[in-house]
Amino acid sequence: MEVESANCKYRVSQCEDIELLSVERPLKIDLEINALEILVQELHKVFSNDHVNIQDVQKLMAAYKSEPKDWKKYAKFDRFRYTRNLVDAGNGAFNIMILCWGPGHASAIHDHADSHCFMKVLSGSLEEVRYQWPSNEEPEIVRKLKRKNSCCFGNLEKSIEDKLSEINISCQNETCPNFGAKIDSLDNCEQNGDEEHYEAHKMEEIGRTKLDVNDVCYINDALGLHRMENPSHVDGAVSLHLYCPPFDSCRMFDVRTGKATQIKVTFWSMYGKKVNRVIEANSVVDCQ
Ligand code: CSS
Ligand code: FE2
Repeated sequence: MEVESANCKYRVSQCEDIELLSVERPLKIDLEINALEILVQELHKVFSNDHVNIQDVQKLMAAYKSEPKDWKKYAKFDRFRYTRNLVDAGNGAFNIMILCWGPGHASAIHDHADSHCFMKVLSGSLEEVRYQWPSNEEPEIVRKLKRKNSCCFGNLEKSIEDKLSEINISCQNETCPNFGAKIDSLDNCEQNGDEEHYEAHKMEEIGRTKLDVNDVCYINDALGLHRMENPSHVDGAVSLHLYCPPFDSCRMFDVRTGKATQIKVTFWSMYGKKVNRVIEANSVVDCQ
């Protein structure tokens, strides 16, 4: 079987081919999906396999052409902040939800809790702003990728890498940041710096993308952090999100300091019915 991209049945940090997590290829869409219900059925089929290519999920999401009659029963807006509305719980393997963004509504900068996040705009438009991880908060997967990309060992074929590791050869390139390190110690090296002393740094923006109706995008923690915003001051926006595995808490980040706070994410409605809930502080990844 040809493996085009990383397997999103695994958490991002558990993916074996970490380099593939950030491979973005142009999508060739050769099918059309005419209803949201059919898209959900197709996703169930794909997720019943052990291996699910990131690209295959992106293709299915792109193949569906947004039709408001399909999703309007889930599209419940709030005046004050964006809402999360569960459409399908994906047999425990994934969550599909519809997010409704009033004019000017935005999320905080957040991570995706080691899950894969696929997103498609159904109505209006959204802006995605990507950020680099603050160095104090970088997850192991990001450090691993950085080492791979900066060390000459990282460019070796896996089989050669294994052999070098067996005979315990160290990196001999003096210009490489891992000069002298044994290859098998690279994955275990500790983060530099004292966790106790938090260094506040303004977060670095690394990209901005405008997403219009039917556009699809994908992010995971290895690719960075992001915030989403409905840039319109007049119109609402609706987006379809798929997370695998599902998560109910993630972290949000302070743009001025990079400081992370764990937050719970909750649903405004489930299967088209409004959820009655006690309002908790920090209950959604939200900032206005
Ligand atoms: N991750 C945010 C939306 S932007 S992808 C959320 O689920 O609330
Ligand atoms: Fe997100």
